[in-house]
Amino acid sequence: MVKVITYGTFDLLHYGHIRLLQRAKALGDYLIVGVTSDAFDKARGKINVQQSLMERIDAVRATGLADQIVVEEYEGQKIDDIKRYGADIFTVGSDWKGHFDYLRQYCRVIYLDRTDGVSSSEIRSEQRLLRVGLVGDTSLAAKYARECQYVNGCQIEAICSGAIDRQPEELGRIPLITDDFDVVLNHVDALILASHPERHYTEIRKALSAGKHVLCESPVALRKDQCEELFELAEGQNLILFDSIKTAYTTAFERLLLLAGSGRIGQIASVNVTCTSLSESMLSKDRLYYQPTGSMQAWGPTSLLPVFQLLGTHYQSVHFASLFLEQSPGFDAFTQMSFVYPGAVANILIGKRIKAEGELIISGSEGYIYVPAPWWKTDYFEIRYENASNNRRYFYQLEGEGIRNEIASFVRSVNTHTYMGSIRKEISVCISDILEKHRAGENVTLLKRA
Ligand code: C2G
Repeated sequence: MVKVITYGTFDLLHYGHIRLLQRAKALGDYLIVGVTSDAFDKARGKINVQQSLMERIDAVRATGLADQIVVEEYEGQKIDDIKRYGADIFTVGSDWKGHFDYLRQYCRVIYLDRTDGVSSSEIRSEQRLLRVGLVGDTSLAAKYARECQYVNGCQIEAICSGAIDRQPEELGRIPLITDDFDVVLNHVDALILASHPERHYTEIRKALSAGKHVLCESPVALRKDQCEELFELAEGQNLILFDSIKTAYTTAFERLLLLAGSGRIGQIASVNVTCTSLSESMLSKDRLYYQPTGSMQAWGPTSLLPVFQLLGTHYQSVHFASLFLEQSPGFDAFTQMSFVYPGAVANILIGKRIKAEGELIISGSEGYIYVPAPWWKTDYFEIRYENASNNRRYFYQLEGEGIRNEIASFVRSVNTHTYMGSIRKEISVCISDILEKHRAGENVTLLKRA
């Protein structure tokens, strides 16, 4: 019996895939098909896959061509599988020609002509092109514009900004650049807001009322009641409102949450978070439109994310200590937040006018997780134990700081009319509530330099 093995994502199964499977089957008597897992696809940069692993497996099974289906989960698994299943032939489409020649030492390698004129990414893009407007004066707006290019099914049609007065060369051609928010609204299906936090509530409310989906750089609003109102408005209009913290969409952060939550370090006792960046806009006055945001507005959401994801939002108490700049009222140069939970604590240090080691340390009753700086866009973390020989290191490829994964998740949510984001609404509301408490001076110790 001649065993043939082949692999693929098989997203939105089409006749190109089926023809490949038919010809693969014809090469022997028994066909094994490896279907890539979601995590493996993400790790190798395929972030636009629309269907779940089970949907893709079911589609391959329904062709009746596979005698056996396995899941491809890691780099190098092909060698293991060829040995494990005794495959005589490995085959794949000619778009991979040369890429798998190294398998020749284990079995025959045959590249079959790829079927022209069809691909999953084309189908995704034709599915429904989401016209996106970008609103914001910050470098973040340019980052979103650049990352959108990696996401199938969405296209930036307009930018609303006072600070982008020329075609950003890295974006290619964008038809419309304006400083009129309403003009953009009439041009698009969805908005990505990277504007000043003071403007988020008004802009989101306007966009939702105009029937537009919104992805907004956190915080959604600077008050709890406004945040709740916006989510209710979105639900009432059957629209997607995405609270955007790009860290939540990095694979390393997703995995460390799973490992911590699965008890790998025992009972979590403390979460220590540090985020600082010297506020570049305060240092370079040429950014006329960019209103500097204090530490809480700039770093609050990101720093609160691991605390709320790991310990929940039902803390017993929170206390702030902030140093405000005399010359810039309302601008906290740095802030410390201390939370007390049942059986755990959390300590956060954030600053736009201090520098510190931006690490994340999650301490537990059996070990701890260490994420080196800058933890909020890390591709690496360690789990450390008393017996250092048990320490584990984890590395996950990170492209684009998680932004393209986040946008892909937003587009999937819009297309399926189902929120598929990584940040629960209760966390968004709690972030707005913390910012409101701090701004209101609730439990805030005002620091004074001697
Ligand atoms: N294919 C094809 N013609 C197309 C599209 C795809 O012959 N128009 C082939 C691909 O060459 C591949 C298989 O169908 O052999 C599955 O394609 P994808 O689902 O796009 O998966 P891909 O990432 O190309 O899988 O490690 C090997 C990879 O997993 C191959």
